[in-house]
Amino acid sequence: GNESEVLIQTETNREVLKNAPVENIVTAAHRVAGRSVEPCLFGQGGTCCRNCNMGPCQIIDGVEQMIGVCGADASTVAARNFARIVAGGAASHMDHARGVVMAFLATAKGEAPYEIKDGIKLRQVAMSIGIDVAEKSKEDLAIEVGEKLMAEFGQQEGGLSFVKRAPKPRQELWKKLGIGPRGVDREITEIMHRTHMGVDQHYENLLFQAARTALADGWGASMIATELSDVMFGTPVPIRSRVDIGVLKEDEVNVTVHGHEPILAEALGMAARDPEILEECKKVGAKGINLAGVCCTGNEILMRKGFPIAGSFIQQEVVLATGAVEAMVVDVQCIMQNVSRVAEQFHTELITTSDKAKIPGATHISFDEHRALDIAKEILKRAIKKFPERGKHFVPVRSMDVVAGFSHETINYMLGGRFRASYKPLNDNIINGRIRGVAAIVGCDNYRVTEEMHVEIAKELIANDVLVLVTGCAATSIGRTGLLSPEALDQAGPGLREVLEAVGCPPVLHMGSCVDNSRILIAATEMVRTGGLGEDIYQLPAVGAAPQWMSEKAVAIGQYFVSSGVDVVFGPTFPITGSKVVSDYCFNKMKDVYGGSWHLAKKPSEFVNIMVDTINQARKDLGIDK
Ligand code: NFS
Repeated sequence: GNESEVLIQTETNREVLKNAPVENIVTAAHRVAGRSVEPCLFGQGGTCCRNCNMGPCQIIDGVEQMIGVCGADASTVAARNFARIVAGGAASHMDHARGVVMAFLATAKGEAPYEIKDGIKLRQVAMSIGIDVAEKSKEDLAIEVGEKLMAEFGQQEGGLSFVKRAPKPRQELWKKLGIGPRGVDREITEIMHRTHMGVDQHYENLLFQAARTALADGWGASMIATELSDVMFGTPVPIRSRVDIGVLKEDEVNVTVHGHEPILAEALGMAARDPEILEECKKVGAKGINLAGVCCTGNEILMRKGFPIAGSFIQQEVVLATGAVEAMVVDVQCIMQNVSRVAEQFHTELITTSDKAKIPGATHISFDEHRALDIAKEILKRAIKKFPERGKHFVPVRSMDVVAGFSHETINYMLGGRFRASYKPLNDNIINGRIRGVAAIVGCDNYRVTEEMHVEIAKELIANDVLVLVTGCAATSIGRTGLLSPEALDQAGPGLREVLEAVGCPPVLHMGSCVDNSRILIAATEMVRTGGLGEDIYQLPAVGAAPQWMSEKAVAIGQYFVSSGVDVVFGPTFPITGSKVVSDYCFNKMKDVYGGSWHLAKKPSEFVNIMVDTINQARKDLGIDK
């Protein structure tokens, strides 16, 4: 394709690329347009198999003779591939969570420079997993909690502690279906085994294991990551900050921290205020360190510390194209290899920090939580050295006010009031119809779609009095347009506005990173427990969507919501559509099995219609349809 066909998302990206000090910066948008052939269709509908060396086999459903060399039909292949997608996504959250627990234990033992910040949440978490809290020091209790949760990664039998937080009928359903997760790592291994050539060849059985693995993520690993990160770094409370590339500063050393694990970012945050580092900044004429996040690392430190977010997934290369970033520090997940090439066009140093994730052309500084502060300082010193080398650059005057920090505890307190913190007011407002229901818009942004889907969907939903919860890059993209600010309340419907105005909430609540989708599970459970909206999650007037999903993690998240009883809308494509049988199962039958199913939509209006219909149907079923 030629340059004129390049569709670059977000006005900020367009402005930066137009004014960038270096010409011909190539980003993912250019690569999409520049593909000389049509994108390879292999695998698109999920019915291509390369799990053994008799193939690869491409199966077109409905063409009778098209089965694999081994005889596998489209449903087997689609279910197997889908299960592996869930495994890839869940494994990412699980390994992230493992890292959090390791840092948590090191902290509790005094071997890492973090602290156990939220002692109250520590006790709540401990009690919720059956640990006696009486007369234990914060540190001893933290060690006990950390060790118990750590053991669940390698556990072979029994259940996961946090799964027991789910509503009772839900737990019973999982038991009846035989999909209660037994251990975190075991479920991943079992998926890889069952999808090997010649093992599980029944799509439904495969999809049950995919569900079990997803549950081990949502009600296991992701929840562990969120809860222990909160205890260690502080449970989020409403906090003001800014998002978009304009948060980069002229007179400070710009360090963008990109990836997912809060451990590294928190250490950089501490080091950025260190007198020694500030002294070094002064020496090169910089006023300080401007730490800004990219992707979910950004959401982690925005939620807990109010650091600004420079960009979402589709902005990671463009952030560097400003020429104003001294260092981009990355750990794991959602890091495009091309950030290395863009960094090379400037003075920017790309620093990889996880031994699990190296990139050619990057400097590797191995991060170890035991020496977190020293390593963070070493990284910042390298960035400071780059500051005098900053050449021509362009920072757009574009950033937007946001209020973030809506943990499920915060929602409790904001909507419930300081002295009677509870979900009752929220439930009451749903029952009386001021709020029609709750919708989560989560997941990535993606070059497949050329419109700002998240924003259009969110606007339409709040106008319909639906309370919108956001996480991940969807939150950042919605934040860029101002909907995460209380001033945006005038775009909400009258009922929603009335409820939120009284407490000063924005119409869209930022609940954190993608692992923080576990907060939504907890909030949903609280709503059930509070009463008036049914006995189980599937009865809630609630729905989820990931309109621009890109990563395997998003699919794992979608599956744990579906298996928890929530209807979930994905698009514009979904990787099982090559099999009619599996499509029917995911889009219809799962509703009978779980009370929620997958849905597929392409345009924002389709998303909105499905989401609003789902909420209205739930209201009808609850008998609160007025
Ligand atoms: Ni979620 Fe977050 Fe963004 Fe998508 Fe990637 S950063 S973990 S996967 S792209 S939302």
